[in-house]
Amino acid sequence: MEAPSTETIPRADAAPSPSESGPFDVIVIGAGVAGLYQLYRLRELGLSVRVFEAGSDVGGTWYWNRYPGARFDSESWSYGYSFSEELLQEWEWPEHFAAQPDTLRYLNFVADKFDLRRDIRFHSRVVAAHFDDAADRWTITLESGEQAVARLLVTALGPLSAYTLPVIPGRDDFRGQAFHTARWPREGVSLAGKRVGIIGTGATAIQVIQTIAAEVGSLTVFQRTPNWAAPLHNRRITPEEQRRIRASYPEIFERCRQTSTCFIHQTDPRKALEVSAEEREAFWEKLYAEPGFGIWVGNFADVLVDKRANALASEFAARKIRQRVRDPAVADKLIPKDHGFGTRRLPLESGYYEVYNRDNVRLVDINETPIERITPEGLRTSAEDFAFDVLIYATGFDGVTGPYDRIDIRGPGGRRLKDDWKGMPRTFLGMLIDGYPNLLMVLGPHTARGNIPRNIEEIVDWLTGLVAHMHRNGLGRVETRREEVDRWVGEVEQAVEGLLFSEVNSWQTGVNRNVEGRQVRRVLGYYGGAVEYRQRTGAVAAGGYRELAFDAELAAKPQGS
Ligand code: NA7
Repeated sequence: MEAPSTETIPRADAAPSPSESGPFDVIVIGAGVAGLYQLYRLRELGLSVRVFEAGSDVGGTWYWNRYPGARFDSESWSYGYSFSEELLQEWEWPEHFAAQPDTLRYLNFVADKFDLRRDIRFHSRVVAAHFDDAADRWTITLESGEQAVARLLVTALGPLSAYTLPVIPGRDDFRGQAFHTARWPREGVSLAGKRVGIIGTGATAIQVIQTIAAEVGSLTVFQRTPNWAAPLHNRRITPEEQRRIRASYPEIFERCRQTSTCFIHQTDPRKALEVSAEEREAFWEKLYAEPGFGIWVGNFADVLVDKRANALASEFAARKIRQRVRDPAVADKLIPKDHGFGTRRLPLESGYYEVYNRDNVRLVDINETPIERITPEGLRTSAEDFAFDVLIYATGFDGVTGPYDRIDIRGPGGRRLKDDWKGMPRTFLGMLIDGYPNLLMVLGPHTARGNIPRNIEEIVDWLTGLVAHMHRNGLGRVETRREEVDRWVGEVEQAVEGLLFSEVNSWQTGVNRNVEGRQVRRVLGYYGGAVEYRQRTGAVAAGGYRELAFDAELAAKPQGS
């Protein structure tokens, strides 16, 4: 099912935008963390660039996801852009894990500081992008029917921008207010004293649930799959810490460069199965008491690759849930049985489990009593009718390829990317697509992904280097080479071998049961580590892009090859 539009963000607050149709040197789709930086870098080359953005302002993920409790799970001071020392010194994160309004404020600050808005056209959802093979140009079409043309097209769509609603009969019948978390109204929703139902228990739902539980009249959580979660331990940044952070940005970013996920947390070289039970327990207690993703990506080296080590970590996390949730039956429902600790993206929480000790909160396991339909009053399970004032869909996203599937992208001869990507995507370094010239992706499938802005900066820098190379050499067309794509896809598939997460359904493995054709696991990232990814991409650039094909060579190719 395509997620129907439940656009609730008002469309009136942006300044009138430029409306020319080009031709531009580059069109960028998306004005989130990636699109903003890509615009900044391309402008430095003196190119004409136009960014098309569906929202009414900058921010991408942080523009759309305004739900209560939305915040970073990565350390704020490791998340911002690193490219401008001035920006780093000017901006102050209020908390170690910033809330969405602060992040959106930050991205607006960046857009203002670098005067980025003048090249961004808002309220402009791109619905199609077609390549003109003779002219080496992309034509994009907006929802309004307007078109624009550019030589190069950069997609900065965000891996989690295609939100999905659950496929449940009667979804349009509900007479109360209903929202997907990624379309939370800008003006907010009054929840005080209301009867609220929420579907989903992923990272988003966990943030919502722990935030609204005390305020609402009643909260009913409909859970299909429990997720492992661990404490975030957020707090405000003290003035002294602020000074220290400002003075140590180079070291912070250098540390991020050295880890395989670009977070500040580094995998511990010890193995859970090789240390004593006491040492293991002490380390896990320490990690559980520390802020951030340490317990996930800074854990023992074997926890995410060895089932026996993972089972021990899962036992530890399950014990914590049992300690924190008073009712043993509820605790048991909250303990995942079908996947091990950390094999899905680990949600970080602040008092999530204690929420279930409240009298106004109820957990409904929809495996026991499935949802049958949405009703005008609320929702019906096989056991019971529920009445709600507000229904929250925290039902996630069609990850990574979903945003591409929602644009009619056509390459030479009219071939459709959606068809080509029915199964495993074919990319070179996750940045270029086999058979689609002059299309460059930021955070498409098969790039390293972890602390996202760190990945974005590196990818954008690499793409900018490629664009500069073409510009310098008067090259108008770039394509992948089939054999290089084969090699890269092979490396991507090899890198995931042995990683436990690849055996589990989640958006990270490309599964979304609400989307037709997305029930089968795919490899959607490069999991060989950010350091290896940087080496691999760096070598291609340093070698003068020999793995890619440019104009002269393409012109020399016999027709149809
Ligand atoms: P997730 O992690 O994909 O979670 C979506 C949740 O919604 C998950 O619990 C799903 O259960 C549940 N869901 C989806 N469809 C249904 C239906 N039809 N019925 C019941 N429950 C359903 O998305 P989030 O937004 O929480 O997080 C996405 C990322 O954002 C996260 O990884 C961070 O990187 C930030 P399921 O597990 O499929 O059984």
